[in-house]
Amino acid sequence: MQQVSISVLNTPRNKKKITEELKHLDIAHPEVQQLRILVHGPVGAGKSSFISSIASVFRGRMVQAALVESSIGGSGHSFSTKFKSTKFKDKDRNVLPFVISDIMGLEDAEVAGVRTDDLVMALEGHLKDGYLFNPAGSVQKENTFYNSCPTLNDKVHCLVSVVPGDKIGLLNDGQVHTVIQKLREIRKKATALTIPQVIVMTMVDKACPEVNKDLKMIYRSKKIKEQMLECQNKLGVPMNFIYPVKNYHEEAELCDDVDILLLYALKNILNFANDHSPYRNVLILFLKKTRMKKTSSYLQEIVNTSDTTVRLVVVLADSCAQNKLDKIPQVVVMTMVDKACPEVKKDLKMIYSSEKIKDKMQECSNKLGVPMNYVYPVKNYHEETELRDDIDVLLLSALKPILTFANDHVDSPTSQRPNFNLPKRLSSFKI
Ligand SMILES: Nc1nc2c(ncn2[C@@H]2O[C@H](COP(=O)(O)OP(=O)(O)OP(=O)(O)O)[C@@H](O)[C@H]2O)c(=O)[nH]1
Ligand SMILES: [Mg+2]
Repeated sequence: MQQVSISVLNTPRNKKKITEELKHLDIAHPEVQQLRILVHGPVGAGKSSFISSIASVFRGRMVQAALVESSIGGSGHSFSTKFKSTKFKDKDRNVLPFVISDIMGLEDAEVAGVRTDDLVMALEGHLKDGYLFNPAGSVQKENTFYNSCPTLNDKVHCLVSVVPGDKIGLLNDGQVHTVIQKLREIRKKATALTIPQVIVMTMVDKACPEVNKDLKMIYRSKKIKEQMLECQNKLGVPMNFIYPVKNYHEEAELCDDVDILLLYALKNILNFANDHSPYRNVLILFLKKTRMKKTSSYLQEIVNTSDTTVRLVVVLADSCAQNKLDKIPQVVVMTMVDKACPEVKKDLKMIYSSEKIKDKMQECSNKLGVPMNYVYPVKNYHEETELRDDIDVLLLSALKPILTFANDHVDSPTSQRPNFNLPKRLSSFKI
């Protein structure tokens, strides 16, 4: 289960800290005034309730920011039929630096619920507030609510899939026109647009009776963990991007435990969104640094599908490709060290004394023909929700020589690679 999450529930100090942080969020891109989040998911998953719950947390009282249908008498079709973006205000009526756009829910049929092509339009910023979704046809360019020139402000900076924690197993996983298939399709599109994605898992009170009694049990509940794993398997989103929450749905007063879970999810969503918006600047800087005039189509393709870390390396590598292919410096990043050795799983500091890891590095070296001192063992973030120094140090000690090699190569493509040997890296591994 997520590693540090219990401490998250230490309210209310945490609550105040996160609230202040989000109210004064420094948006990384100068053209973006408010980060834009889009929620989507099955009908009745709690999309609108999530928006209203967030609005309530910041206002310090219950707010109906997005209209919600009562749980009794639901028609099975989406209650929200229009595209609607909610702005948020704090207790002093200051406008907060983010908006959340709500849409119609997804349904299991070809002509039912929100269309995936309309969702892509929303991601790209082509939908204006008030657009009435039509399951039978997507938005037309002539429509008053079609935005033909979306700015960076109109585009979505983080996509949130809202899924009901009590019904994930019931979501139809068939091949065509099912909710799961549509969710996956949208995720693919968002990935192509480099938009970060997370899952908000609602209805945790319905999913587990213990959690219903005491929300603090959320990170100890086996049932919740099972549901999160099912989300991960069905939607392909790693555990550390799945946030379980309970929306306000029957409460008359705010409650710290409910608030902190919502705030914690939102904090991560906004951090990812903020990371996304300035990306173009980072790429341009790197392109300039590597003196590339034009991005090759090969590079463009990778840029469209990779995450930021890969992109930075790829930009340099592509520049190398323009010079001398056979001289491109190469290293091996060996992941999954926690799976490879139980001792390392318990304590990452054991990495350089583990015989198992050493054997695996040797195997890499033999099989790939890369000397041992160019094999970097790392553990990627995969289920953690907070940064950890020991993981960071390993990642950084792999990245540092990668960038140094790449930079040396850009400067002088025929020069020898600097010799980073194992003891040197060992000595830099101070935690
Ligand atoms: N028990 C419980 N009920 C919830 C939770 N979140 C939402 N609900 C209830 O679930 C029902 C559906 O919630 P909505 O927010 O309207 O769901 P939606 O995803 O916007 O649905 P559509 O707009 O119809 O697609 C409402 O009756 C909510 O009160 C939750 O975390 N726990
Ligand atoms: Mg709704």
